[in-house]
Amino acid sequence: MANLWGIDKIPFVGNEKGPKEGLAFHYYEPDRVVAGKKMKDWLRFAVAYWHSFCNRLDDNFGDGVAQRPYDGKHYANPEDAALAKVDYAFDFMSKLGAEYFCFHDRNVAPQGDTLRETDKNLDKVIDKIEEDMKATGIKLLWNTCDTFTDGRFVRGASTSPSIDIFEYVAGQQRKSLEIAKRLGAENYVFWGGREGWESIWNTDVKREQDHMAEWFRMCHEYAKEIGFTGQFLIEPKPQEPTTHQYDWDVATALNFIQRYGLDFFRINIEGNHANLAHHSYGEEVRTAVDAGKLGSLDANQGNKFVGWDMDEFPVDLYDTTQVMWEVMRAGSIGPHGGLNFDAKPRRTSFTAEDLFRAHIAGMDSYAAGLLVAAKMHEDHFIEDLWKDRYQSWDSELGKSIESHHETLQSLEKRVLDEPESELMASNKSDHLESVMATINNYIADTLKQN
Ligand code: XUL
Ligand code: CO
Repeated sequence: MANLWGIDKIPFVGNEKGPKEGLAFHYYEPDRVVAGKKMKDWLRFAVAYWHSFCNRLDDNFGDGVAQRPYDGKHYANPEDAALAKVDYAFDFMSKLGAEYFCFHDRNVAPQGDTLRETDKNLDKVIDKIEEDMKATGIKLLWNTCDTFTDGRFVRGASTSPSIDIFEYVAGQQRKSLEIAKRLGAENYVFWGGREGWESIWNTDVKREQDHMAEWFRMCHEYAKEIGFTGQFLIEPKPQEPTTHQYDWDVATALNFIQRYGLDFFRINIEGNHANLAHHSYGEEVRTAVDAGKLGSLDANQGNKFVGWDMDEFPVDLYDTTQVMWEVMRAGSIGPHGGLNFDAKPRRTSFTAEDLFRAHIAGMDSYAAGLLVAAKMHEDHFIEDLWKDRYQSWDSELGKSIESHHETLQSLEKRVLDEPESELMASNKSDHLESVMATINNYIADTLKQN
């Protein structure tokens, strides 16, 4: 492929060598084996087409400032511009060494006057994407259907009070699943940006949720019909753009899946979405792992002081360590998941090089998190804390309770005459300040040695 970005393949230079601000990896060494698996196979990095190639870094108060190598090029029509952008995207991902990408139907191709015309535009771009996937070996982690940008979705898509919208979105969705099958998507994501309420006074919540479940059933039926076996994923977010989104957080989405018997779903968890629901990223991953429902990860972070979706590139080592610790505990990011950078550089990082720098920072931060987590697992640091903390449950009595052999009365009999003062005990896992300080040391020591 032509060197469209004018940048060489990003090398790994290690911790000591190379300028810290240079276009180089300091921790991410794709083929290095960590805890029995190559780094690249633990992390499975993906680039988000919408942010990395479509976002202009505009905000509520200012125009787009992003400088991209396709700016200023003149194409005969929007379709040609869309086709050209595909080559830039694949050159970018090759240089970065990201083996996966993700996209929405509506950010790769322009809309036409009818759904048929839009599908035709889409087909042309998908041909090009397929060609570039073959040429570079880059794979599709997931694609999705944009059912939130267009004005027709103001009142929701599958949960719209208007049946015309439900009908329309069926057509759009069918096409998107067909594309997933064609490109061999490993997963398929549903993010219900406008599925929720602005006010419950005008909203029949139960009826809307029934429609959403019916929608998912139809999607799964169609996938089965065409032989698409990619993992279906729900991506929770509490709000924005909607006041209250139905998939509030992992626990809410799990309840929805269970309530409607939609067992074919797993969860795609995004860091900033977790924060908006007042969870850390690691807490949300824990909830999904414990339920056996981790699917994939949208890697980004919020800002502690800002209450909306910032989509920052993930550089917080506590987050990346916690997330990778959970991933290592689970064995992988779900059966086919990866780390998709659903993130945008800050507005001050507007140059084309900055787009590389931002991804490198994110990839290095996750590689570092993996190394720290691997060391913690190797030492059984957290496992031992848990063992120590719950040791009283490893007794005969603990087993008896856990296997449903005790009653309130049988337990009461044992404690009636115990002195009350003996019931206050703590162990080393409860010295939380020391636990956190040890994690600090793990981060500092592991990174120094690598
Ligand atoms: C929005 C968001 C989406 C989904 C895919 O906050 O995260 O980009 O990841 O639609
Ligand atoms: Co996302």
